[in-house]
Amino acid sequence: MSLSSAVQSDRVAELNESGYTVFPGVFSQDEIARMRSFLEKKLDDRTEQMAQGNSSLALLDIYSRYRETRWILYHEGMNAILRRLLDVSMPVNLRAATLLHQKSAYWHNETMDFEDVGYDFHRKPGCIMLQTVIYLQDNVGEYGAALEVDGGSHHLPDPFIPLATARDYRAKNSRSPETRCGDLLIFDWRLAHKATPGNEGLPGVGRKLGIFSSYTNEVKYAKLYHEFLDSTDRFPYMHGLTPPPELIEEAAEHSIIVL
Ligand SMILES: O=C(O)CCC(=O)C(=O)O
Ligand SMILES: [Fe+2]
Repeated sequence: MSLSSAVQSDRVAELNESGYTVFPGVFSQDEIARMRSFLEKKLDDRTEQMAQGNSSLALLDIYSRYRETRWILYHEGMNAILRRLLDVSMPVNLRAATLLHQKSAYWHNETMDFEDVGYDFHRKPGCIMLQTVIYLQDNVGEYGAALEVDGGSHHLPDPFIPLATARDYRAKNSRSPETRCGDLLIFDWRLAHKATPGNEGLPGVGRKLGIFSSYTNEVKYAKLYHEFLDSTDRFPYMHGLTPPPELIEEAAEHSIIVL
């Protein structure tokens, strides 16, 4: 689906002001069904669950590990949006796209761990770091969302530092953006957010699954982030994840930089 440029400008404004936005209907229902059926099988596969960073709740680094998922990374509807938001012709994909089933049900942002050890590039003008989320079920009804966000919190000094205080966070502007199958949720890495429970008890609603992937506008920011990952012992499962050369090449043909 192509969105009119006026609607796109509203989304850009919402992302800047509130720190998140939802692009409706980026993926077809058929595409969402393909993602779910392939990834659920892998998630339930005991051998897959043993791989570095994987469990019965998460599959790490899916584009490197499962070539059957790479079409998602190359999806033109999503990538047109990313080019627009990042204002570059080749968005930079960060290590490592992950399928998640219920995680991080506490307030956090994606920058606190590296800000805590002294990195500040993500607070400087010019740097954009975005999380994309493709939820594989409608999230409406009782909980009304897949994610809860504290709107506008990305503009404030990091409230989670020192990290020991993170669990005491009280959101000031908590909202639950409604997402339906096929929508693309995008939020700023600095935004305070947490997962909401799934609605899987309801008829017709599957287990709560979301594909999380991250992008930045310049290679130098990705390199700084990867340098942090390789140097910290907080996320040992993120060490040494190197995309296969054919993924790097194929992604480049689709105007996506993978490193
Ligand atoms: O599982 C979710 O919906 C949120 C996960 C999340 O925010 C994270 O892993 O950083
Ligand atoms: Fe997060």
